[in-house]
Formats: sequence, C-alpha cells, structure tokens
Amino acid sequence: MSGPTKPLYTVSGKSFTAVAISTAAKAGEWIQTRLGQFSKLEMKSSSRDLVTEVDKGAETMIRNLIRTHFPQHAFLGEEGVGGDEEDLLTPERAEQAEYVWIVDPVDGTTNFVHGLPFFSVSIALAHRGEVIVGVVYDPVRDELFVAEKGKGAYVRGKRARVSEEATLADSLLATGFPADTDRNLPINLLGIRHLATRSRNIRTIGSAALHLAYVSAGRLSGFWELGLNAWDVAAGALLVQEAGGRVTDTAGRPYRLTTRHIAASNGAIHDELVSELRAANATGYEPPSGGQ
Ligand code: 2AM
Ligand code: CA
Repeated sequence: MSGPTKPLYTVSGKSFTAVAISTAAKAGEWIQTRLGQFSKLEMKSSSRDLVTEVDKGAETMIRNLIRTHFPQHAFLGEEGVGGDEEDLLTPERAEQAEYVWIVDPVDGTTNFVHGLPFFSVSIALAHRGEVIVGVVYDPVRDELFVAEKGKGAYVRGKRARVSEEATLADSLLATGFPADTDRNLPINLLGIRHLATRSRNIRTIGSAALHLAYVSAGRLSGFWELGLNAWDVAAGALLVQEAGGRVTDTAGRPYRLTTRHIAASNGAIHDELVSELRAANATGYEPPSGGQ
C-alpha cells in the first residue's frame, strides 16, 4: 500500500473556520512574546516599509499549521516565505484558485517595531475569488474577530454589527499614511484634508486589518486607504460585509481580491464617503497629475 513518498498527515474533521481561528490565535500569542525582543529589522522598499524575523517566522508557522489540515490549498502570504515556486500566487492568480489562504502574519509591522500595541494577525480563505472565512486576531487585547460567508461576524464570541451613523458629519473614520510617498501618500493626504472637516474625526491606527475589524464592530463608521494588498484586507472585508456594512474600492466598485484602494463602511455613509473622495480627487484612480 505505501508508496515511495509519504503523504502529508492531514487532521480531518476540522472546519475551515476552526483552523483559521486556532492558527491566528497560536501565531498571535507567539508574536506577542516577541514584542520588543526581535533583533533584526529589514527594510523592504524603503524605511517606511519594514519586515522583521517575527513577520517571517509567524508566516511560516501559519503556513505549516494550515498545510497540516489542508495540504491541497494554495497560499498567498505577505512575506512569501517557504513556498514552492509553483504555489507562489499573485492576487490576480489567487482569484482563479479553488481554495487560497490569504495571510498577513503581522498587520501593523511599523507599530510592532516601535512597541505600539496595535497590530494583528489576518487570515482569510477565498474560494474562487470570494472570501468565505475571515479572522483577525489582536493578541494584545486578546480580541478575536471572526466572519463566515453568510453566517455573520463575531467579536469576542458576540455578534458584531456595524455602527448606525447616517452622515459623514457624525462619523468617526480611519485611514492610513501609505508607504508609497510618490503617488498614494500625496493623494491620500488630499482625502484626509477633505474628510477631516466633513467627518466627526479621523484616526490612523496603523493596521488596515484592525481598522476593518473595528468597522465591523461598530467602533469606526468607515475606513478608506490607498495602495493596500489582498493580505491586509481580505479577512477584514468579509468581517465588514457580514456585520452589515459595505466594502468597495474607492471608486465604489465591488470589492475583489485585486482591490488596492479600498473603502469600507457601515453602509449608510458609503455613497457619501466615496463621493467625497471623488470630489477631493483622492480615490487613487484619477489620472496621474499633469495628465488630463
Ligand atoms: P503591514 O503592517 O502588514 O505592512 C498601515 O497604513 C497599513 O498599510 C498596514 O495595514 C500596513 O500593513 C500597510 N502597509 C505598510 N506598508 C505597505 C506597503 N509597502 N504596501 C502596502 N501596504 C503597506
Ligand atoms: Ca504584514
């Protein structure tokens, strides 16, 4: 019976969501023990774009845990560690995959590096381009946000619901300062300037996944940011949708795994948010300045 190669041991009977939760919890606990302890800091594209051995170690841990349960599934992780060449995916290819796990091992790496306690583990599972499970875990507050397609969103085990603000004027928004200082940062500064006087206020916590989780929990009314990647937002996007909110790109088109410029909200303020971004020329989809 036994062939020359030993098949990977698969633990059967565990649901996708159960695996996502236990994996995020394990990785999150480990990350927290490494806060202030790591020795090596690397820069990716610039000093605004950081990675530590903790990001890479956590991604390897997550990948191995998921592979134990679902060895046939594809994997798209921010750090791209430990993959065979053929299963290195782009978001475009991830949309075609049957099952793909989309993982950010540490969302909020800059905060983590500075010891600021706002970062999270983000794990999503997409089926043919549609996110069906989303888990965001904040190890510092031991807060777990979980969503399953069609089954709702939960925070700390209780049903999550988006907030009820009906106007931008009553809304607490969040955004980020993009790492790309040539294009996305200056464009988003236009949006911040425009929305700062049209909303109750704006926060920038430094983790897109946590911003989205907080929209799902009704703590923020809306969130937008430019230049993000699938691993930053896939889990959070499902959380917001399953909590009764709306997620699109900043031009108002439906969210996809390839969406880089994202807008998420309680739904009620969504059209106003997108139309004010457009009015500020801050969607990121405008032609580059200097052009027509
Ligand atoms: P990260 O911590 O996983 O890198 C903060 O505004 C958000 O932007 C975080 O979710 C952060 O994710 C993300 N981010 C940071 N650098 C980035 C980059 N170079 N490209 C895209 N997203 C980035
Ligand atoms: Ca990251």
